[in-house]
Parts: sequence; C-alpha cells; structure tokens
Amino acid sequence: MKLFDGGRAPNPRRVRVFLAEKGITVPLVSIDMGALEHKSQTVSERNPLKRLPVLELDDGTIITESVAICRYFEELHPEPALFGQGALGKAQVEMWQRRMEFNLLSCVAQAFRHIHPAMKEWEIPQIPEWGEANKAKAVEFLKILDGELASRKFAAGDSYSIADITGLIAIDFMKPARIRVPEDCANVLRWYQAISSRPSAAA
Ligand SMILES: N[C@@H](CCC(=O)N[C@@H](CS)C(=O)NCC(=O)O)C(=O)O
Repeated sequence: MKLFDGGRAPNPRRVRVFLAEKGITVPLVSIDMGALEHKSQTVSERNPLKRLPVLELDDGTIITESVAICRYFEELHPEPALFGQGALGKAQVEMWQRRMEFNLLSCVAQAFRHIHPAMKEWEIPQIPEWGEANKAKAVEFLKILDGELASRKFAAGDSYSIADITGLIAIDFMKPARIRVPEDCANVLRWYQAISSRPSAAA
C-alpha cells in the first residue's frame, strides 16, 4: 500500500492527520505539487482528475477522495472511531463533516485559488470576485459554527472526529487564503486551539 502525498496541500494533509490520530503508518510517495508533479503520468494514470491524495493498495486498486480514503482506514482500524459511533453519532459526524467541507474548506479553497497570484496557472479562469465572495461565505459559516461550539467540545459532539480534522485543515488553509477568524468567535478560537494542539496536527 502507498499514499501519493502532496505535502502542505490541504487534502493530502487531511488524510495524514487522520492516519496520525489512528496511529497508522502508510508509506508515502511525495509528489511535488509546486513543480506540478500532480499533473505527471504517475498521478494521472492513477487519478484522471490529477488530484491528491491517492491511495494505492497492494493489488493496484486505487482509492481517491480524502474522505473515501479515511473511511477505508476507519473500517480496517475502527478505534478510535473518527466517523462517530451508533446511528445518531455517525449521522452527526457525517452532517458536520459535510458542513465543514462544503461551507468552510471548499470556500477557503475557492478564495485561495481565485485570488492568490500563485494559483494563476492552477485555476483557469481565475475569477477574483468569486474568491472574494467565498471569503465572505467562509466567515459567515465561522459565525454559525461559533454558536454551535458554545455548547459542545468538538464539531460533532463531545468526541473528536473527522469533522474536526476537516475544520482544522480549513482554518490552517485560511492563512494563505488571507482570511481571519473573527475576533468575537471565541468558541471557534477555543476549539481551534484544542484541535491544533493535538500531536496529529503536526502531520
Ligand atoms: N475532493 C478531493 C479534492 C482533492 C484536491 O483537490 N486536491 C488538491 C490538493 S489539496 C489537488 O490535488 N489539486 C491539484 C489541482 O488543483 O490541480 C479530495 O477530497 O481528496
């Protein structure tokens, strides 16, 4: 088994943080995204979308999409449960994982890709107005999240889950996207401090 990894890029890191929480080691194949190696044959023959991460199993089977890769490992190594437990717990994690992905990570990514000069060759056409609109959407969601986190420790309840991992990745990605957590979002700041202090955050 090997994981084609993209270094500092958010989605590959999402899988690395997940694996670190599980205590699983998977051999990594480093792909230099800065040198556009993700567009090389090595990646494109495994993932025609030319995106990372990509997991290759020993029999050559390919799994792409960060959450699909994480789910695969959750089935193989159920503890600690990062996709929730029981009918309600699993639904709550799914709900918050999707909210974090669609309303935060995706908006931050759109802001970065459509505004940052370094992304000119990646996002064609680059539409700065779309990037700005997504910045505002990300901040709007953070305010909603702040209200939710007033009554619980983690995104989906009292246990850490993949929803927190997606949130951590999104908030760290806000730095290059030049988006700040509003100062009055004290609950988001407290939650971010807790999840970013976990050893897995260094992955
Ligand atoms: N939905 C995919 C997204 C994968 C993705 O967009 N990865 C980025 C790195 S964070 C990528 O490979 N980008 C290459 C490009 O845009 O050309 C997932 O969750 O894994």
